[in-house]
Amino acid sequence: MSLDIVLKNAKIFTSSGPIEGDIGIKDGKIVKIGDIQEQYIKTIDLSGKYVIPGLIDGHTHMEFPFMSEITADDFYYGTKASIAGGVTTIVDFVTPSHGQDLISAYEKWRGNADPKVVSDYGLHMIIREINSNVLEQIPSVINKGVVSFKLFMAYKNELMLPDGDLYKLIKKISDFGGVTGIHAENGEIINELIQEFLKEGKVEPIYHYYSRPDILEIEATNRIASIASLVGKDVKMYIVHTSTGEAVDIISNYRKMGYKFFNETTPHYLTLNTEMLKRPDAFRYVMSPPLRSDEQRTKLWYRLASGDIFTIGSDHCVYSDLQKKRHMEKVPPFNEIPNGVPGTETILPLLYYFGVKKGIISMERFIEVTSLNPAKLFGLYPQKGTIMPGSDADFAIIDPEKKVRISPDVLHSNIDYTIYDGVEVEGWNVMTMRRGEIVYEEGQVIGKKGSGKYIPGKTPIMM
Ligand code: DUC
Ligand code: ZN
Ligand code: ZN
Ligand code: ZN
Repeated sequence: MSLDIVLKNAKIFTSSGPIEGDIGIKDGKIVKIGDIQEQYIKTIDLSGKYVIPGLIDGHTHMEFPFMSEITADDFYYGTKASIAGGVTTIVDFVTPSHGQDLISAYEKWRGNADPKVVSDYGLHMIIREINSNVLEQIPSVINKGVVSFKLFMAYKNELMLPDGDLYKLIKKISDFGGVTGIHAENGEIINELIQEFLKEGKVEPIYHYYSRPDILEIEATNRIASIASLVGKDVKMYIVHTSTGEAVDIISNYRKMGYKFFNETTPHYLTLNTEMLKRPDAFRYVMSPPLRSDEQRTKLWYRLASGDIFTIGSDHCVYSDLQKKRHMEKVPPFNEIPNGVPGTETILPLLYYFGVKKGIISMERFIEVTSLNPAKLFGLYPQKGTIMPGSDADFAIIDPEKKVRISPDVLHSNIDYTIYDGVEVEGWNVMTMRRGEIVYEEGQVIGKKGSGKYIPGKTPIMM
């Protein structure tokens, strides 16, 4: 057998430790790891570099219609940013409009994504209401490879579901082997707090934080864990973008009792704090749940290191300054600022530098939460999320010594700011390979628009 490409002299890292040797690639797949004697067409010398599995960003919102705006990153810009950040697969949220059936929403998302994606991608399904035949459609959605769902306990009048509907949906999704993702914040109380602040004329971005206190995430996490536990031990559930240590602990305790409940967090909760909501450009930092205290940040790092946090997703949900300001001169009241921040391109450098280089998490844990675990959770494993023969040749190649000062100039999103402006990191993705093809090198995304593929999810694996 003659190989297409051999990656030579790199340090290869996997979730179970480093491996010695070269990687042989044929037809986009890894065929051999070790001492390679076979003939090959091309060799790439990666001395001094680290090869890790391509990241899986299991939480993006490209072309997302939300809070009267559609996110600025479409599937082309958004996945260009992913690819530049070493993310070879995203899992994006199909968002049906009011009254739309789930299958036509799925088809719309495929139609949006297929001609534009540079990375590979999978899909989750948001369910915002139980209209006529949503419950009956769940098995067909799963048959399309959409095996994970997202339900909201917040965003009253937009996405929030009452407890009865949450119960019914978790039960149905679970009957068909799907995973339920939950946005856990108490939307009723948030709505009350927002009205109280607005009445008092308190409209600045910092009131976004005061209207969504830690306890409302903790309460909602407790409530949904209780509801899901009632459905039974087969329920597979994960709490998305967890921002408090206490919410992680609730879920870990259920896991100790045998439940398949997990947490995701995002790099922004690990690296930024509430002070950002006092800056002149505070409107850029409005996302939900809100940025929290340094005490919570520290709690999250500890729980990431211990394995209590299962995955990292970016919640990439980008709005331009104009959109954040709702096309007005002045910053609108905090509750009218579209919620969301960029993030898919900076998962790797932030987690590698502030986590691995600073000695807080191991390289193995970094890989586990950024590729192996999301692949398992979203039914993409072993095609994705690991370096072994038979898997797709998806790699992020890190120069561990490369120093970069983060600015919009080094990033690829369709906006002209970053929430990490001026942050200095050491360790940067310098090459991305997707199914054996170099799609990013020397700061340039060279992967073609539409060259990414839809990867249908299979049965989720949760230990
Ligand atoms: N939170 C955000 O900040 N943006 C998108 C949706 C969400 O839950
Ligand atoms: Zn509706
Ligand atoms: Zn959410
Ligand atoms: Zn989200």
